[in-house]
Amino acid sequence: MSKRIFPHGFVWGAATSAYQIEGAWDQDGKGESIWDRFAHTPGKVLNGDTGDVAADHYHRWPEDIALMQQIGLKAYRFSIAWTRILPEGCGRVNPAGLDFYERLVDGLLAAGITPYPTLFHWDLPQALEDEGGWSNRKTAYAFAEFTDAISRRLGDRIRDWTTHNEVTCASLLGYQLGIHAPGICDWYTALRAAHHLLLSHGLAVQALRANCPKADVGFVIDPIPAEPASDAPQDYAAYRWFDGHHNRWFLDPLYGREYPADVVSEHIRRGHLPKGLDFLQAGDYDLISQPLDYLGLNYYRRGVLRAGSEDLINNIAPTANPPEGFTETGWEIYPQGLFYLLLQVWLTYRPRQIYITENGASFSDAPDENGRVRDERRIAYLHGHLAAAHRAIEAGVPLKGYFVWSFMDNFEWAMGYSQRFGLVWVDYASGRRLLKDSALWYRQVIEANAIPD
Ligand code: GCO
Repeated sequence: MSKRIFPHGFVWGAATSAYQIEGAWDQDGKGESIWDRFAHTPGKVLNGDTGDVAADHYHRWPEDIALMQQIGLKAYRFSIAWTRILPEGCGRVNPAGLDFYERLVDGLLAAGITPYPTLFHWDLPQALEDEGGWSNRKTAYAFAEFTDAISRRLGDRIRDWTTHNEVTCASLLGYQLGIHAPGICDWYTALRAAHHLLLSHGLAVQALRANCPKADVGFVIDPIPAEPASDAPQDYAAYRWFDGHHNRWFLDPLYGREYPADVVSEHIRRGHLPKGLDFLQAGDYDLISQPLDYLGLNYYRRGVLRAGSEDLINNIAPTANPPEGFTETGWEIYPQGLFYLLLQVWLTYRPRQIYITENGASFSDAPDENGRVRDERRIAYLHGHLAAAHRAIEAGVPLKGYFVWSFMDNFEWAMGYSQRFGLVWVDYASGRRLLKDSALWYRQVIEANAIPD
């Protein structure tokens, strides 16, 4: 059987995030987060689902590490709940929260799995939101305090740190579209939030460099590779605007450029910046663009833009039936987009190293009577995207690793438990876990350091 071999030392992993899997939302001194508040507000999440219990990973983590070992994962990407460490967002530290992540990290290391923690995966302390959340500059300094507390405790055993996951979603879905916590719908607030998220990244990089001089520090983002639906000038304008406000707005300042001038003008023209970039202070660009060790890219789909659809993050699929169909989230399956994204980001920004920090698909295949989950569509999805990643490596992209989203089924934000992305099936009523066929397939890939042709 011929196969495509990955570079020696390629990092094979899987990812999760705290609110999506942990549960124990109010235990051991944890404070309330904006996702606790949002999910507890009727009408915000499908079926009224919440992360109160989720996959109960907070209690079942030893079992979960054992499952990771069975899959043969080399690395595990997870996030740290800020409200477990600093229940009010700043000030008082909760030792029980630090202890939890210390046990988890020690467990991973003992199992030979490299921890890749992410410091912010959207669960902002509600106490900070009460003072404006990310739209308040003070939140960026609180994030540095949180980063300092956790990296002092774990910096001796963690090398790979990610500051943020998808600041684009945290700002635009949370503060502009309002479909994620905190559920605000205002462009100016969202752009302030975006700026303070980027600034907080810079402050966190400083804290990590101070506490862990040997760390590899990165940033995870989800640029959507975009293209105009036709060669009509209106579709091209829609594409430029989408690529501008969704992709370049975040990556340009991260890599030492300013906010893109065409997007600033367009935001002003649309009335999104009534006071211009009044939140931008001297020195901010330097803080935001400190050298990074890696960039993490999350990829799920491309954007095909036509006039009139450009503001709707959820309305960017091609109109025609796409050849590979859709996943159950309704997102087009388009592996080639991962190749384009890797090439485009690498050629434009030249990150030193890149990881695919998330890629995966929602398919709800359930266990049969023998407890087997035959999720062939997920296997095909992963295979197609890994083949695209492999082509990018051959083209010269410094791709260091790949993390499946997700290690296990979990709470899919506003879609609640209606979507299953896991390699591991979770029965939410009992907490029981089962390896899906995709997990067994992934184990073979990891063992071979290769995908079959
Ligand atoms: C994301 C996320 C995950 C989602 C996944 C599927 O960053 O959007 O990191 O939390 O569950 O992307 O939508």
